Amino acid sequence: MKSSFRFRIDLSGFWEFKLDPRNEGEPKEWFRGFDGGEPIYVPSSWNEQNPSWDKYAGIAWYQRRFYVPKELEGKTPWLVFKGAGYHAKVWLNGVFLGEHEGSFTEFRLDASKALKAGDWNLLVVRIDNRLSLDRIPPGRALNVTAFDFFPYGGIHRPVYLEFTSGNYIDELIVVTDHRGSLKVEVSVGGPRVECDVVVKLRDRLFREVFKDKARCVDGKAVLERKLEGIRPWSPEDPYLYTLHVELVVGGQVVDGVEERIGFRSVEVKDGKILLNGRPVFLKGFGRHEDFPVTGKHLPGAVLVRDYFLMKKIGANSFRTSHYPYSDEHLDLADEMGFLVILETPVCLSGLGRLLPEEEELRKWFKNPEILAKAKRMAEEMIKQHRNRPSVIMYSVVNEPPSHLEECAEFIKELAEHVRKLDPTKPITFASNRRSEDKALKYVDVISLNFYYGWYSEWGDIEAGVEQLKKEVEKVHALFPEKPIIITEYGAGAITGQHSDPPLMWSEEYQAEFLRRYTEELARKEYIYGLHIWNFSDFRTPETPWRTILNRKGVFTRDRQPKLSAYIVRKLFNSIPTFRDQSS
Ligand code: GCB
Repeated sequence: MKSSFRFRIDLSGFWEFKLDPRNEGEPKEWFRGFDGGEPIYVPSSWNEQNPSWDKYAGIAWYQRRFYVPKELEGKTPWLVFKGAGYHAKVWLNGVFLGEHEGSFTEFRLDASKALKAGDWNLLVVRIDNRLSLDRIPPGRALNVTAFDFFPYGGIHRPVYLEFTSGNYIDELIVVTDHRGSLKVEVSVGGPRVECDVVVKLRDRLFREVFKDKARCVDGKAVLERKLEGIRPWSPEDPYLYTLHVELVVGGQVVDGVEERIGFRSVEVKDGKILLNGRPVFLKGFGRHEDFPVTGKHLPGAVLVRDYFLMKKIGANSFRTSHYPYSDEHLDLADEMGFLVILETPVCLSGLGRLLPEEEELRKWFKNPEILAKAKRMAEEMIKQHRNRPSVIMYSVVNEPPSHLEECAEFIKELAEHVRKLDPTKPITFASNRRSEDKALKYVDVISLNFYYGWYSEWGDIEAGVEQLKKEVEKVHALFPEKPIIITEYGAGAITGQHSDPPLMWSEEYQAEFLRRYTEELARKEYIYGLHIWNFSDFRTPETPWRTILNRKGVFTRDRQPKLSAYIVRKLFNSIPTFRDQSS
């Protein structure tokens, strides 16, 4: 939900920064302002902005001052963080405003009790990026994590101050279909008052194509209509409308928000994934938000390049592996017609390594606090992104040890929670347990990650492909009624490393691996998607089994093609987006 109506003060830019390795900032009251800060840029992770902060996964403080004009007195100020983590505590003018756990979702804090209009204000943020087993995703230390992406810390997404009236639009839920149904649900924040909600729909040329209003009842207004002459949204024609919603109290418009929406339907039926009633094939990548220097912040220009590269290579889809991406990232998916599997931050690939005792592993899943945290994170993710036409599916976990009953139960609960929050989208999770997986029965779409020919059968692509065929058939035989997506397959390639015959780590090996997998998998009629791991190389913790980067990118970390990009481009471009189209 965006708002051009609300007055906003952008707090991006240079802040002051100070590490707090001894955790002394709070007792020493750094929240009233601290001395000895050094410059840092927001939004961006802290690590690569200064080599001496690079390997720091601990507590650190940010501060900056800003001026608020007198005219804003009486408005409700909200401090909005689009993503900061892992754990953030926020003070304004020495007054504690609130805290938030989780790096990848937005949080907003009411700043009324502390903000000074017509004066300077001091904003102080304490970020705690320590790794621990009860955090999501879990870890033990910088280089001991349940995931292989680098655990960057800091305020990596924008921060701003936004002003509303006492009554404001708190939440907006939009559900459409490709035949022109529109359902808009508005929740109004602030004291209960008589109010109306005006809904306007504008086309791409900003012409108003629909306008109506609804009364609020108990702080909620609902409007449901069937519109004629609507142009549906699809990867081939990602047509966006802008939905404007105004809140009217006592004849005055007191708030306004807008959302770019598309009219599209998504459904899983008869073993197929249907988009606008047609069987759709997802071609693309697992991605990461990762870039040199900015860390977990992907600058707008990099995002634009990424989308053009993905288009050119013939992709129409990606998974937000392994956490919800930024609004800018997903705005472009809406705009460019990408089909997104939106994933929670519950990435558990290496949890078994952190908890080698099986009893401990089982206990982790039985801990109600961890489940509650995962549910909360999923809830925030859905609230932020549910209205996007690009988001067609939720992935609730990545690579859990779901051969264990306790883990399967955890997934079941999480999936049920997500389904209750948004019953309009299918649910999946990325499994690497194949036919041993005890949780596949709880999801609508089966997602599988495969690395035969890399982590096993290494050096032997053909043996890997044989194994792949066997395993995928086994899962299909168990769940013939469910569509399957291969959410990961890939091999590492060091740029400039060439070999004939194709040996591991060479560009040729990766290209051949992706060619053989893609050819075999694309011909299976029950497979509805292929996501290569990964779009680009990304930074990892330092371990003996990684070369600081995960090299499975088809593009390098600075977004240049490897040999495989040319092979994949041919393959992907020969697979039609809709399965009822011939190639
Ligand atoms: C996986 C994980 C992914 C890793 C990848 C790899 O299965 O889901 O996060 O990066 O394997 O390259 O090992």
